Amino acid sequence: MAATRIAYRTCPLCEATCGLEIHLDGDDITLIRGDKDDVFSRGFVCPKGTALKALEADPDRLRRPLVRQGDTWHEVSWDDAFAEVERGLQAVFDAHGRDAVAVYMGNPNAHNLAGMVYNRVLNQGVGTTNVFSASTVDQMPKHVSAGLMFGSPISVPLADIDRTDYLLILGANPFASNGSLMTAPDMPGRLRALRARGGRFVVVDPRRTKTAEEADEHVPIRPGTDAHFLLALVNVLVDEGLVHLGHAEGLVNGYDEVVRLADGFTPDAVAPVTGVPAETTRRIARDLAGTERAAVYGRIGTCTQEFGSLASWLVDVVNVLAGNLDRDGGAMFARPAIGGATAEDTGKGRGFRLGRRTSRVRGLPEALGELPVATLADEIETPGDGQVHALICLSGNPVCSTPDAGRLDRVLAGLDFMVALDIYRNETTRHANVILPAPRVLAKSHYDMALYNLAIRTVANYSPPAVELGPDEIPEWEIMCRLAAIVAGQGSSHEAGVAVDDFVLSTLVSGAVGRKGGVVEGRDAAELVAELSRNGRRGPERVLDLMLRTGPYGDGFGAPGHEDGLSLAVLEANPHGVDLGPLQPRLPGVLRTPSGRIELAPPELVADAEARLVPTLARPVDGLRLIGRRDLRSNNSWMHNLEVLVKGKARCTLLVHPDDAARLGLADGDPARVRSAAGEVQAPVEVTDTMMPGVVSLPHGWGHDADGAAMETAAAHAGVNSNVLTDGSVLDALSGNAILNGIPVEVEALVPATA
Ligand SMILES: Nc1nc2c(c(=O)[nH]1)N[C@H]1C(S)=C(S)[C@@H](COP(=O)(O)OP(=O)(O)OC[C@H]3O[C@@H](n4cnc5c(=O)[nH]c(N)nc54)[C@H](O)[C@@H]3O)O[C@H]1N2
Ligand SMILES: Nc1nc2c(c(=O)[nH]1)N[C@H]1C(S)=C(S)[C@@H](COP(=O)(O)OP(=O)(O)OC[C@H]3O[C@@H](n4cnc5c(=O)[nH]c(N)nc54)[C@H](O)[C@@H]3O)O[C@H]1N2
Ligand code: SF4
Ligand SMILES: [Mo]
Repeated sequence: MAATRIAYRTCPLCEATCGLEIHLDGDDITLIRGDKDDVFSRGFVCPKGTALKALEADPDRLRRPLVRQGDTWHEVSWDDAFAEVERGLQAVFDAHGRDAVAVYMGNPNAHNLAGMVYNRVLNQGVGTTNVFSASTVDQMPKHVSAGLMFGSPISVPLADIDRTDYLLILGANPFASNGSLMTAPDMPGRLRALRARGGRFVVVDPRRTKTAEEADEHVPIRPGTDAHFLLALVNVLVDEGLVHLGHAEGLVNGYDEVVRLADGFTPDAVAPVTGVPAETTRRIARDLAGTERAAVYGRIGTCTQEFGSLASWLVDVVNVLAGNLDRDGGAMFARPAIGGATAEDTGKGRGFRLGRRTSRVRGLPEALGELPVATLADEIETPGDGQVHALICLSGNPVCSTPDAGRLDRVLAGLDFMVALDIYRNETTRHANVILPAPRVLAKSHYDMALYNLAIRTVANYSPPAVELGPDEIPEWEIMCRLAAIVAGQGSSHEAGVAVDDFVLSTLVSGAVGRKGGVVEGRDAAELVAELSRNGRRGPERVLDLMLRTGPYGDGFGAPGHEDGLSLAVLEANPHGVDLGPLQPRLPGVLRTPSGRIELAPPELVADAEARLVPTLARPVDGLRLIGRRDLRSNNSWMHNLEVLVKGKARCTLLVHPDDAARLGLADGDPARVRSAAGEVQAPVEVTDTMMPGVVSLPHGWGHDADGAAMETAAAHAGVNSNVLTDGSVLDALSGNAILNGIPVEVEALVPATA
């Protein structure tokens, strides 16, 4: 028998960053289980983590570059694939200019070291205004509210779940999602521990989710009305004299404006809109203020809705007013090991600006350098100067994931050229001319550059590749760098990619040695580059090493007093990760507002509230509203090709409350037609009293019956694409984020109910 070896690595699939213990026989996985020595996850693992074994074995996972001619696909060499990309993109640049090429970056980029390091240089090389990502179907409202309040869009306050005694959760289901904008492996265990130490958690959600079932209290709320509810909490805190600012005392601008705005939002006034009884609202406000360590946490349900930026803002307004910002057990700011924009305690900055440019067709504002992905189809379809004719799609499946998906699917078919970096030929990538396959997960290295910004402890964990690249694989950094070389007009060769990699590193090193007061200020850049490149190292590891060593816990390349600090070598010596402890208070140093204070009432948010929210206090509640949901065994749109995850009862069902089912003549298991302003789908009904009356739920990420996709197992469990129903014509105004929850729909039985 061949000897088994064990590799430890961080699971790259969701935000929880669990440590996996992977048993290998040669390059084949024999077993995956949770790494009980992982400093953060302590052995926790979910079914998706262990399904990496099935993912690696999936025969539909792409192994070689594909080029499409008409409807037929050919496997080609890497050099031929890149040459084809160069021809296709250059033709569009020549004929229509830089803006004619759009870029879309999907969710896995946030879990991908190469994506985190090289996306920026690729986008800069394209030089297009048409940059889109999954952020505008996800967390953009939170970046916007954090940016406006605290000065940096990455300053997202994190609920200190391990030390809190009262957690108010709105629009999140961590028992299924394992947490988001809150990196904390084993959310179920952490929430149960909260209760075991005598704390409480309350879930505000239109559906009685697994998380709500485990909670001390479930508060059903009408979709899209969290901002109303949160303003009512503010109203009670003010009215009952419960406001105390804690660590934020003396650091807050705009208090009076928030009080004025909340004035009309009494618990009684909002109750008919939210469906939350006034007494419940009052009690929650009192509990938040009366528990010493309490926190409010909002996620997808509060972001991807009509008032996403307002709800995201008000979550933190309540955190401030109840005295919970920046204290242990409250809502705290991270200081991750790789540093970043708020690593130093400067306490002031240029602040955050939105809408520095607008989209061509609809004039929608930019945020974080991106345009709303909901308008990608407009930019492709609408003729004129600046029309999009080509797409670079990096680890994304917008046909399943973004609003008005039926239309996007149609317009992608009309592009002059598309290249996708992906592991499947799926609903989106089937429209590509060239698909470049990322290597298998185990052949990649890993470090969660993005997610440790959002982690509830300061943790650093690096996973080297566990297996060698296969003969047909090239590293993902090389794929990205060769794409970057192509768009910069430097050719498509391996050498051109290497030159991009060297350029990225030397630019970052120059920045580090030039930074006033930085730990390597004035050092010789060439010497540092040489040090980072020893043993022939290149790719994202060099950049990661640089960031760790010049970060807040780094070794400063041997700078006096930092000798024991972090470097990649230290992480390599600690395969279960390095734990740097719980979050620490960071006010006022973390602030980057020009005033050096917390802007409790940013004018943009107040204006949005006045223009859009206040009028809805008088809006009648009518009709059915559609919301989404997540399942523990799904990962957005792309893990449905693994039998171990999709087997069993069909999951793409329409959940309907028994009262609504009776009224509409819907019976359990029967098909129903769901219609919205954007489109219609048919799905089987599941009657359940976990739904709030008047609200129905369909999960996203399904609809795997597209011609030309090559995912056999997914096709056998196709389901329907819920984003055919979501409407790209209405957005959260400030952030440009899509509204994916609270969609007005009509539901109709397709067969008459028998009972
Ligand atoms: N209605 C509705 N829509 C939603 C949501 C919702 O709640 N409701 N949620 C939204 C959210 S939060 C998000 S983040 C978006 C996600 O939106 P997307 O990122 O566009 O969609 P994903 O399904 O995550 O697609 C990921 C793609 O990356 C590919 N991939 C997987 N692993 C790798 C890899 O290692 N390398 C490469 N190169 N590619 C890889 C997959 O094959 C797939 O094509 O969806 C959004 N859409
Ligand atoms: N298993 C699994 N895990 C995942 C993913 C996955 O697809 N599957 N996706 C990953 C990604 S990309 C993300 S962004 C995270 C998301 O992580 P979560 O935010 O925890 O995602 P959901 O489970 O969709 O929970 C959103 C909840 O909001 C509720 N909701 C809908 N509308 C409203 C509303 O208007 N108000 C309120 N208060 N609630 C509302 C829904 O009923 C739902 O229970 O999960 C990540 N983890
Ligand atoms: S919870 Fe997330 S990170 Fe942990 S094993 Fe599951 S998919 Fe992987
Ligand atoms: Mo997401």
